[in-house]
Amino acid sequence: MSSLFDTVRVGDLLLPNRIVMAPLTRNRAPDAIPTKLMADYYAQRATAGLLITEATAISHQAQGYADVPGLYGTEQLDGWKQVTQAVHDAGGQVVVQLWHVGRVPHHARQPGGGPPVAPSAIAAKTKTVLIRDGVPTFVPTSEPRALDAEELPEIVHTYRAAALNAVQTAGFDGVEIHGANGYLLDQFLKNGSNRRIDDYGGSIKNRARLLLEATRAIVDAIGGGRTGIRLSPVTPANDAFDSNPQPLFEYVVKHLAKLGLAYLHIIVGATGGARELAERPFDYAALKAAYRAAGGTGAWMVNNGYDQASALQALADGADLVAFGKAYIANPDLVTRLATNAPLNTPDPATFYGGGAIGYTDYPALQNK
Ligand code: 8OZ
Repeated sequence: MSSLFDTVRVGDLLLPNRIVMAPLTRNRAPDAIPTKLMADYYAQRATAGLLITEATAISHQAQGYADVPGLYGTEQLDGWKQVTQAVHDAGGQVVVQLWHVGRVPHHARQPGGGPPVAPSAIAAKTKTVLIRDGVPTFVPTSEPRALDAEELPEIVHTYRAAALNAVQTAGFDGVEIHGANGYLLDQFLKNGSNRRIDDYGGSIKNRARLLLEATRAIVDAIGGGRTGIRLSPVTPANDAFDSNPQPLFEYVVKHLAKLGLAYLHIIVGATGGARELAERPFDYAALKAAYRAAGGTGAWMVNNGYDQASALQALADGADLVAFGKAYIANPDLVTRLATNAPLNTPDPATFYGGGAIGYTDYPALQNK
């Protein structure tokens, strides 16, 4: 039987255990530049089998929120170098989550203050964060404009360039494509946000096209063995909705199966909420079976509020990896705590987004207590 503490091969990487630090937005990168404090934070968590960074914008247009990091300029790449170096020095491995928020930003965060971009000109019924007078403030997202089909190759190219920069320049062990939570790629997938009538809208094949093109471009650039992808078939996050997600996501994973990805990272249910949603049923076992039947060999990672017991159950049900989010905010030594059945520190939501070391690098590890 699998335990959380097996060594496991994930694409090109050999992980010391099945415990993954989930991507966690923390808004501590002014000007999108990763800091020494962020290096400390990630290095503290380096005993995870794999660290996935917080979502990281692949371009200025891809930015949605205050003080989230980027991956597009020299300063950002240099900032990340100190993070990857610190994680490697501490014996860990880290991939960066590649992010384009699409329709989620306020226009004040966009290049030239223009509208955010989206598959269709439909505003997301959600909020984003601006810093006003130094205070993070939730504001409605702005009305987006629909991307022209001619703009899409540039976006695909930007994903590819970011992946190359991540691995070749910033020193990451790989990348995770953010295909979840109602951001750009998920907006294209789902018919609640995609009403296009060109090759990128309408049929499942068309709605999946941008995600698959971006993934192929990244795999061509850095190899499938260093590439993972995160999907959230039924999350309502950021107003995501599809009227028939089962065939949509089975189509997506069947086509991902051909690309030799390191892993598929599945958010089960509502991001940060319930794993089972009566109003949005979904058969995850069928999704995994579709991926395997199409020849997919990547590790199957699950996420969303797992504890030790439910994580072990997920492994027994066939998952290969379990990603922990909130638990990793408050427990830098989560691996040791799970191994020894130690109690967990409780995260403080007041310090999740923005701020400094408090609620970030000051959660105690067991040996320091
Ligand atoms: C919380 C706040 C802002 C962004 C996601 C990147 O939901 C995020 C995110 C989470 O994937």
